Amino acid sequence: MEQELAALQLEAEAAIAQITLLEGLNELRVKYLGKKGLLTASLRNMGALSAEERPRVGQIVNTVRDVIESQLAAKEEQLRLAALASRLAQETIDVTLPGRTFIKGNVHPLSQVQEEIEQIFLGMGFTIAEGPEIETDYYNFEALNIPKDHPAREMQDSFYITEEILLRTHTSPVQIRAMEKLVPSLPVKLICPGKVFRKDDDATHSPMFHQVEGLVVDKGISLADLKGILLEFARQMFGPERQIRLRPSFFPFTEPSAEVDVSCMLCGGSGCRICKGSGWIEILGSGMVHPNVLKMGGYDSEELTGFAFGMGVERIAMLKYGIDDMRYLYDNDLRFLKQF
Ligand code: 2NM
Repeated sequence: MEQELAALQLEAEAAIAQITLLEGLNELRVKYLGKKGLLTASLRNMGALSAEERPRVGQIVNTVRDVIESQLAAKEEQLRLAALASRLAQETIDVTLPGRTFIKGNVHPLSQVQEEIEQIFLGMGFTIAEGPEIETDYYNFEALNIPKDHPAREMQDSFYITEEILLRTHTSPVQIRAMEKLVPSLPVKLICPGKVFRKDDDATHSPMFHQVEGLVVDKGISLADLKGILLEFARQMFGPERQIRLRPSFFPFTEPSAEVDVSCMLCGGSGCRICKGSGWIEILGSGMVHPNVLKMGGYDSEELTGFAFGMGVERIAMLKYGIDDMRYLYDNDLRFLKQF
């Protein structure tokens, strides 16, 4: 048996010495050391030995295994180094080849504009409030002084989930929620950016669009504060030369209410294609918060006043970049998106 083992060792050593490819090494490992390998087989034959012989032969088996293992490892190292050396000898690197182009994405123009609006108001001391896109009839309409017979409350104009639950049609419900949380602290001075949903779909309306609404409540807030804040916004957004004007309007949640126009950023106010000759472009709606709305938010409508405003992010983006069809903003065509 000892001779058998010595012969096995010599045979294995010779086989390992002849190998020239890494792949062949594994076959040898299986052949000699594997579960069904030759060395394992001789280990099984030890049952035939006497009790005195067994430990000594066992030790020889272990030694033979160690020798084969270390020769396999040495051969493997040798072959790896040889393979690396031959690759290094062959391979040349052409440092004049152009690099692999890395396709870089960019922030969507709507997100860019929304962030820009946010930054302008953050700079004037506003904070940002967020809230659910799925709202109750109470927060979306009732608390905003919107009467039961208002067209937006019709089933065909808003996305209802049940009679009481719908996709918010504006971000104002967030402002009611914010007032409920903040009351009685002052001032309330926040903007609510986010998605809103209306059953509308054509070149100038999308069933989902983005709004930024603002709300300021404090003692002594007046229409002059509203005008000053919105003039500063218009100038930061559309240029330091801009003027604004307020035109009377109506919203259920503000009284009085006003549409805000900005002097045309293309012609400076002399009249052109963009402003349809008027020199002015409508950018947002606004007004003094209706006392009923202040009350719904928990604030004292006898002591306090506030102003609020709301703008469409899509509209601001289209004016800022001269985009003539809102659908470009949703088509995800890279030829369009890469320009921003
Ligand atoms: C607009 C126009 C006018 C508005 C009102 C409120 C709230 F919650 F304070 F009552 N938030 N936003 C508002 C006012 C929105 O969007 C055209």
